[in-house]
Amino acid sequence: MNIKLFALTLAFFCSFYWLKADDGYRLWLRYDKIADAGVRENYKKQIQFIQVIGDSPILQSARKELESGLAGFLGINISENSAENGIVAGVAESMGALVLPEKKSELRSEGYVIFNKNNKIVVAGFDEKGTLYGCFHLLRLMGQHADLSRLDILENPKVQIRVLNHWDNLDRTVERGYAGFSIWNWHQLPHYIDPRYTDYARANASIGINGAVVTNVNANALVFRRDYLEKAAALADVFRPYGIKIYLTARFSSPIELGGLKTADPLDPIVQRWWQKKAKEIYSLIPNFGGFLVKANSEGQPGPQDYGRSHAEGANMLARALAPYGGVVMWRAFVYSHETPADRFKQAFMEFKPLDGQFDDNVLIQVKNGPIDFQPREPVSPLFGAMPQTPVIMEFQITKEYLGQGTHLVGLASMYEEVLRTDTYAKGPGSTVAKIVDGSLFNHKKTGMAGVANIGTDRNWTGHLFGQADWYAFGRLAWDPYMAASDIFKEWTQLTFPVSEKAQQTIVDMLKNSHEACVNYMTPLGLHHIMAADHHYGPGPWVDQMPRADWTSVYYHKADSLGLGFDRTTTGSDALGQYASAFCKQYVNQETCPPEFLLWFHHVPWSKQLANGKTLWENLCRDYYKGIAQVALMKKQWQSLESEIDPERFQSVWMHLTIQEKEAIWWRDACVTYFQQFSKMAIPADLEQPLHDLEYYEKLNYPYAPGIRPRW
Ligand code: GCW
Repeated sequence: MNIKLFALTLAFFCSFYWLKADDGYRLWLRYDKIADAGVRENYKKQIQFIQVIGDSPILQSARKELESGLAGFLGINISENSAENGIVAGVAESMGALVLPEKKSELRSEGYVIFNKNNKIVVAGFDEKGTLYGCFHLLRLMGQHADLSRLDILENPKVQIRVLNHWDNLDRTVERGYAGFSIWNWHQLPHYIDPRYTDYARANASIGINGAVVTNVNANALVFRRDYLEKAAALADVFRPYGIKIYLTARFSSPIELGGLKTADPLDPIVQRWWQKKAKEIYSLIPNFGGFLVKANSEGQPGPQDYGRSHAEGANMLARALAPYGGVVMWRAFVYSHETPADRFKQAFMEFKPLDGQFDDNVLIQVKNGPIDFQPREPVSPLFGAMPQTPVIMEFQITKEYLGQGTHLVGLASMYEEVLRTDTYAKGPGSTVAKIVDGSLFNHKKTGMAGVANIGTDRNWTGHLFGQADWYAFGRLAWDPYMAASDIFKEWTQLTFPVSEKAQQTIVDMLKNSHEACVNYMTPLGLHHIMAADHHYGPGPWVDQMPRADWTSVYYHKADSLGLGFDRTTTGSDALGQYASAFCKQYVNQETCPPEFLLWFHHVPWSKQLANGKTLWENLCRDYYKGIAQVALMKKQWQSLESEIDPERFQSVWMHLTIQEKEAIWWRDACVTYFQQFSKMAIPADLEQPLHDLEYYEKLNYPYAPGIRPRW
């Protein structure tokens, strides 16, 4: 081969490698060679061998991860040898004198300690899963270039079930998914095992996620057919060595659709037997099956109420089928009905609160963070704190149905943090949502946090590269709901972008400000549910014709000549009355209600002066415009990083930021123009005027929006 050809070939392969290396596939588990030679040499001295005591599948995963992580970080292969300095990992009980009894006694299920002892870095888990999590923690520290010479770490997960909810359909479409198709290839399972399944499991284990519901809550009974169960079992086999249990969504009418029965009445013994047999079959294929997630009598899904039975009767019937095997039922409280005239905000509470105390021990009630539906900002659901006798678990949305979908950069950790830190006053001051979720407030052993996944077949998993930060944040907060969003942003940034500290700080700042920016340009001051119908993409405050009133925007914003917002005090729907009185007090008065929740609870006159002395209308305008300025700043900040970030990831984020800015302006102009017809007040003169009139925005038609069949 002549030299020129050789050089060309080399260049081709190098560029291919470069592209591959930076397409975002590796998420936060990049394990690139540490560029700082000082840090690298130090680590090399400290780690000359890796010893993992034990050989079970989970411990093998731990060993493999340590080996590949260290090979990457240090550029050399390290395994078991007789050097003096190195890593020893294992289950504490099997490590003899290396782990003192006082350390062991602090460990709980899935927990671990990491410390230095006799030239060694010791990772000791309470159990195998704990050991695996400890190894990932150590690798995380190395990715952050931390000092490994004075380690004294104790971690026990604060929440027991840390689970992703995939809204993945069996035809591989994903409901509210913005990152391609479902990663579960049902056609080729169980024989073809996509390597992505293992990487999925690794990524989840690295942030402590220990469960995956692989099917949509709008469920299909087919998944319980034998061949599908075998496919699910193949996934379970891939997940198991990473400590992840598989769960399935249970369509309540499965006994009819699949079993050919005439009814799915939970009190009918034949129906009960059908579920018992099904559970037995599932456990014969998947011995560590986690259980069922159920959406019942909600948005057209079948449920116990079809037979005049309660949610408790339905949930308990399924729970009893799973109980002999240790499975659980996660029963969703996302219910509202058009037969009930009450404010939709109130319906889940009205339905579930009276059932407190009626659920079996292995039922957990899964509640969305807010009372309506994953809006950019919601007050916490009044169900948190209202069911002391029932384990209530959190459902967050990681996919961004209402937060810019696949094109906006919105660091959700800030929103999760805001929710978890909210004081419900359910048992007096300090009754935060985090304390309900971790079981400490009402003394529950069964605890959980679910996140609606944002994962798809896109090469970088989440479509928008920064969507990875939301997946990461969910896992970290499910492990420890008290973590600060800013720490999570920092961790993720350090692991995902090994650039200069200054550049990392810029990325952290972008993430920190992004949620507020989105709230400002979409739904400031407590506006909610004013997006376009069906696909929920883009603004649609004018939406007034839908099969149900509470799917329209006008139902929620209630704009009229007098003012804006939904009165949920005693003069209105009195939804506030569902909260503890100390909670209520903060919101009940227009004068003292925090501005970010004002229109959630009050119908406020357009010209009313808010605490800052400006009218409601002016505040509304200024917030919308502020949102645009915040996005423009994010763009500028990202641009300043161009020289430090690999071109592929830089460009990808840049293009999305460009779309975000355009769409933020669209949101602002459409909403301000719409509300102006009611306020009849001028947009402050110092602000740029909207580009088009209202008719233009109302007529926009975009059949390519994700989540709908293109039509005129
Ligand atoms: O927000 C609504 C979504 C539906 C979803 C439903 C739910 C899975 O628009 O797509 O269905 O919530 O959470 O059940």
